[in-house]
Amino acid sequence: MRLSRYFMPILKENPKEAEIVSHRLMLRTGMIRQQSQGIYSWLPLGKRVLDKVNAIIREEQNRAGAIELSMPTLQSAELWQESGRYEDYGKEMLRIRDRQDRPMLYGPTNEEMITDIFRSSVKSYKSLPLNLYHIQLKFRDEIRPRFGTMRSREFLMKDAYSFDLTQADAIHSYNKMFVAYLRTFDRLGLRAIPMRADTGPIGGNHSHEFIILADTGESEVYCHKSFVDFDIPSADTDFDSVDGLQSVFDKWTSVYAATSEMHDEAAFDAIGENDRLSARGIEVGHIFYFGTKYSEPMGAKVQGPDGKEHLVHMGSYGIGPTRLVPAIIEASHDENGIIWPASVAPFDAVVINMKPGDEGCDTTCDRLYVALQNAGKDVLYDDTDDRAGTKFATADLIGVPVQVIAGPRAVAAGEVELKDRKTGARETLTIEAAINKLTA
Ligand code: 5CA
Repeated sequence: MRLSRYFMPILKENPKEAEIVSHRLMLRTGMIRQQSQGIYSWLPLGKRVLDKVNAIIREEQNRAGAIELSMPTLQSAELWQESGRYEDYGKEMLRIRDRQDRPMLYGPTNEEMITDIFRSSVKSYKSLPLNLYHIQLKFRDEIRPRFGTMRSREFLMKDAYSFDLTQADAIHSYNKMFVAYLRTFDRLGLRAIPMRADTGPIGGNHSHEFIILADTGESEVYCHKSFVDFDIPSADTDFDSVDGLQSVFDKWTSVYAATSEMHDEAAFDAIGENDRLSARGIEVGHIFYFGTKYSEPMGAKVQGPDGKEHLVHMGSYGIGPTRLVPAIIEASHDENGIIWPASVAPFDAVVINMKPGDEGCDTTCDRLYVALQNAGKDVLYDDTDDRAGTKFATADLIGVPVQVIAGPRAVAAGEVELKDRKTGARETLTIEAAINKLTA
């Protein structure tokens, strides 16, 4: 992408309304724009990051056996009257009427709709286990939308829903998502800690929130420090192994971790002072097992091996991609801007032409740009007429992992400079060697 032809509306000043660093940086880099309170557009730079986050979430959901579909944002109130949640949900739910005056709503979550899809076509235990997910916009009319897309009213959610014949099978499905979440957050460059959690309006009795530690987090959390050293399950994890997944779950829940709602002061105090951590955190995922809470009122049953009808046991599993993007920034930035983990960086590299119009610089940059693109890399080419200082500041601000700097003197000697955004380390390489290194 040539920067001169891109749409990346960088702000020179720090926006006053932004209280936390991620919100400030997302506005400054032109990743997002607020359209009305708690409702955002994702501009091209932000959209790139969001797509990469979603791609990782999707890969890990698929690996764990979940199957993607797509459900609408608007739902009929009837389904929610069946489950009894239409009245319970209160003011957070945006209620709408269509031209026939039928009550509709903008979905804050999809337990009812997925249960309806399930009951209409699944009749036998032989179709189980089943886990269906989508990545779709939700709306919750939050009392206090704030911190940009960290807590917005319209937001993206990956929500998965599992269906099983028995409670034991449902716990295995729960563990699959538990492991998928550990892998997902790790690939996003985050260390997320699963914590026993309150279930709120989703309901159920077995639930974990996945929390990223950050000073600006909205949750108060208490945990053992040993989480830092726990191993992340590998890509070749056997998701069909009941015992294997249970042992990962047991390990990750073997030491104390809880949010303030579930905090047990005595258990926390029992941990030695040097081993415990009381901090603030951001909830990036939340998983629930709630048994027959929805299958019962909505009549979602399958025929079991005994020939009898059984209510299915369900769970739901949420991740907030539009919250994860600012959470990643909270965890990875410095005074000059964002430092993207390579896995979600909007571009893999930025080629900085220090003197557009200089034949050597132009030829070298064109060559780098084409070679990197041909190798399947996402490259931003700063071919603008901005001053060198501005170009460096922009490259640092948007946090692309590698900067390839082509100045007239270096290119005359057949060389370019590579700068690592994270460490600041610089090295001078021949153009050939730079291409080899960046396409390796
Ligand atoms: N149905 C269940 C799981 S699918 C559910 O709705 N769970 S939830 O309420 O915990 O939301 C799931 C995830 O969505 C949260 O962990 C969080 O990452 C994200 N999320 C929830 N509310 C917001 C919000 N207002 N802004 C941004 N992300 C949000």
